[in-house]
Amino acid sequence: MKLYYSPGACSLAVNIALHEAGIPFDIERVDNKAKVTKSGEDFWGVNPKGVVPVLKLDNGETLTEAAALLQYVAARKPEAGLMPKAGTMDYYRVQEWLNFIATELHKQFTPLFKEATPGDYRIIAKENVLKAFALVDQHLAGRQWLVGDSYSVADIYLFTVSNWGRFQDIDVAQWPNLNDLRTRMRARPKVEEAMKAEGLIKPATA
Ligand SMILES: N[C@@H](CCC(=O)N[C@@H](CS)C(=O)NCC(=O)O)C(=O)O
Repeated sequence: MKLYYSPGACSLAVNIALHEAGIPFDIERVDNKAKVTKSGEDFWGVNPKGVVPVLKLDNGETLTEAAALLQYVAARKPEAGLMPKAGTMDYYRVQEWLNFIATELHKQFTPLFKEATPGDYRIIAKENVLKAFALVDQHLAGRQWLVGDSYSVADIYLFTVSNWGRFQDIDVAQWPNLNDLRTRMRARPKVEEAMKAEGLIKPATA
């Protein structure tokens, strides 16, 4: 399969999940402004929504929406333990967090990255982001991960969107429990591999 990505965007979550699951895949960088891929494909033709992430599956189908892709990847390699067993309460808890991260964090960040967003609305969007991070931080008190005792795709998605704080003058270190989760994430070799693959971390020079 092939992941269409833009460095550090929400597609990083899918990249990390694929690395964690140990699924072989290709990556294709997308110029999100020009809507063209590294190999010259018209990105509108790949995804009429014009956004990453996109997974092109081996049968040629494409699948979009970060929360759906994360669950798809987790289900391809259940032994990687990225998603609790379907139908359990923890399974719905992970879905609850995926939806929260998608709507209350990811999509509240979106207008902050758009030049045309008016100043008044920037204030509202930023407040929404701050409120959502504070809530996540409260939930994480005394916990290692968002759901139960297990690392899941929800933690991967949270880590990815919390990386965007630095572009919006939001210091995520102000939330100690979130900060600890981020430190645990950064210590995972597969997270580092995925970040290196997107050029977000430079490989160590010999
Ligand atoms: N609903 C989509 C949204 C994806 C999305 O917002 N992608 C951003 C990067 S994080 C993007 O590609 N933006 C390009 C644009 O808005 O032109 C999802 O959840 O996957």
